[in-house]
Amino acid sequence: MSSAPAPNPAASDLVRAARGLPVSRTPVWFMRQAGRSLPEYRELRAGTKMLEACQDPDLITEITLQPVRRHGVDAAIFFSDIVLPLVVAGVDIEIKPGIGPVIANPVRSVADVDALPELDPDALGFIRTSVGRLVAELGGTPLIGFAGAPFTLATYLIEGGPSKEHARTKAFMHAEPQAWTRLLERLAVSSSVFLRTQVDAGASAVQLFDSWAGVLSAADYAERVLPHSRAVFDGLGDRDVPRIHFGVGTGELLPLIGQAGADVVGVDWRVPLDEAARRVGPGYSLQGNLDPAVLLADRATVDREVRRVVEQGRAARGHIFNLGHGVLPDTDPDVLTHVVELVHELSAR
Ligand code: 1CP
Repeated sequence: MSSAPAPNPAASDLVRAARGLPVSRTPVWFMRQAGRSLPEYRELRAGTKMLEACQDPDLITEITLQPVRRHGVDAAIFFSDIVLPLVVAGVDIEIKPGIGPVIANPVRSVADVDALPELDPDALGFIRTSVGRLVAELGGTPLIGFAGAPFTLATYLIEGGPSKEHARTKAFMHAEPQAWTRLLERLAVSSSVFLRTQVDAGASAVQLFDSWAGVLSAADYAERVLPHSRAVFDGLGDRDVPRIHFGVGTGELLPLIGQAGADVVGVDWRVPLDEAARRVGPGYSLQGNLDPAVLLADRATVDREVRRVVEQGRAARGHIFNLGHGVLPDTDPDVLTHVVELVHELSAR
């Protein structure tokens, strides 16, 4: 009796596209695919605080699987948050509904940096449990593990919460260069531990979110931020999983952003993928870059824009279709399912 080989996420289109290998069709997933656009998510989350949900293996597993079941996306992204490793270490953070992470005691001095608690890897048992369950459930569909890049995490710690200009962060970076370096080094260690934990438990790819890096000049990014993002990826050692590196508004940083050790550069909607491929240079795949706002438009517009992104993505050595940033909460989930089908149809080899 012959049996089919077990489905292997390491041979999935997502992992292959990330490495620039031929695929059966363009893989697609959505940043923030788990979350408020899904009624089943809102129902499950009702009455549970975000950071409690992020530490409950039953909720983590179910919320991570919901968009995979509903949309047929080519990857799951682990349900958690970039601030979770800090929370587990003991930093006083709350995720406020409709706002985001809010820090009780913002970091404003060298002493504040030194007072930050360290993350004990042994405290991440619930991550290992959740990833193990997910990998068993997902079969051939890869699970993407993720972490926040040191700069983006630093913006929350220094500002005390979400901000637009990140002015305090940039002022601290320039005025307190030693404290800045120490802070980013410490954040790199904690993000690295968080990523390693997910990979060692079975995640098939990782994404480092440097969401707000686009507020920096290329010179400041190269000198004061990039080395710390590189340290996070370096912390993965020789673990053989593709590495995705993403930020918003990074048009000017695209030639640099892969240099942190990425296989895939995530691109927001501002730079077309053929131009992005030119800017990042050879040796990288691209992920992106449909404007999430387009999903709120009529179907003909959605289809036209999806076609454009798929077409322009052919300029890269490999393309993972995604949005240029996260799914907006008002998005009709049926439109997301439609986009998955359309990308697959347009790219079937
Ligand atoms: O499907 C998924 O992507 C879910 C997993 C996930 C991820 C990858 C969540 C759940 N958060 C994140 C990463 C994350 N968290 C990033 C990087 C991605 C991005 O740029 O969007 C950032 C910047 C955060 C910080 C954060 N957490 C924000 C943004 C605040 C700001 O500065 O504008 C918010 C709103 C949160 C809360 C959060 N995280 C995740 C969810 C589903 C929510 C909303 C929870 C709620 O409303 O109760």
